[in-house]
Amino acid sequence: MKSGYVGVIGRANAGKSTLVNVLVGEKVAIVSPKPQTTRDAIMGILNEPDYQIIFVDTPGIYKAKNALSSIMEKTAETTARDVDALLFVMDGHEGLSESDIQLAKKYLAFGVPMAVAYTKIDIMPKENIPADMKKLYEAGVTCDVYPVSARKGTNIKKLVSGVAALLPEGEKLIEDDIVSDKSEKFMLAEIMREKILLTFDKEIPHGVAVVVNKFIKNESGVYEVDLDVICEKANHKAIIIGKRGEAIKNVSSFARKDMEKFLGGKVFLTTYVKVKEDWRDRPSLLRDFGYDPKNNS
Ligand SMILES: Nc1nc2c(ncn2[C@@H]2O[C@H](COP(=O)(O)OP(=O)(O)OP(=O)(O)O)[C@@H](O)[C@H]2O)c(=O)[nH]1
Ligand SMILES: [Mg+2]
Repeated sequence: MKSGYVGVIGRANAGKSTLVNVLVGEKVAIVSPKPQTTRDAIMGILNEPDYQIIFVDTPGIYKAKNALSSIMEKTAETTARDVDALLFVMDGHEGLSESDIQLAKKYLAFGVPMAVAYTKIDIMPKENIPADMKKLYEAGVTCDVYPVSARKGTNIKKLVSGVAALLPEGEKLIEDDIVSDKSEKFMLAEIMREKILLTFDKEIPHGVAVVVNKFIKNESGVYEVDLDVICEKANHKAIIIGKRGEAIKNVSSFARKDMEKFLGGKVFLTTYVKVKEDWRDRPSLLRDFGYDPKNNS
């Protein structure tokens, strides 16, 4: 059988996490319309009789502005150098840009087999597709390009077969029923972060970290989850809490519904909002919130 790791890389907001979720058939990574949603390398595992593909979703390429975004950049770079194949995701609907071409060429030069997923074709004129594919090829991006829509499921099977073919022959690397390398606790924190990204604007969601301090199933079978929403500034805290606590109540209930779906049981969620000034640039806090400053250079 074919088996191996596939680094899923590309610009921020291209659609990488949405695609990984569709490829593995389960939500392993959160998604939002804002760039820099994904902060960690997250594995999503696809098992079929003839292959096991371990997709590694990565933070999108975006100009690093603080220590956290440098860590994210480094995570993507390290992943891309340590996989059996690369899946470069580009947003077709945004239109093929010079920076996509340069980035694709950079990864191609890593010398590992690569395929391109040209995604979001459900919201763009179909006639642009061949022209962009030609442009990519002429620019030297000579690997296979798959026009897909993660939202509509278009061409996903073709993409999977194409990616599987890039992998070496080998044994299964991960046990059959595992879908992600991340813990339930990690996913609960990410679900909360997703709802914050979907609710608040500008710098607020980017300056938020979520830490789960308690996660137990009590004797009545209810999951008790206590978490901290950490933001960077006192005025952000006021916005997140909202008038009479309305905003945080809504976000928490939005998150709780998803947590219940994810855990398959009732959730009792307690949320605290805290301020840690400029935590995104402070190594000890970055470490406390699960982002490894060693990945920053
Ligand atoms: N119409 C449409 N929208 C899509 C598709 N794939 C992703 N999107 C949307 O594009 C936005 C970004 O998607 P993500 O999957 O979070 O993108 P990403 O590349 O993981 O972003 P970062 O983690 O920030 O790098 C979201 O609003 C998605 O709903 C698609 O196939 N069609
Ligand atoms: Mg993502």
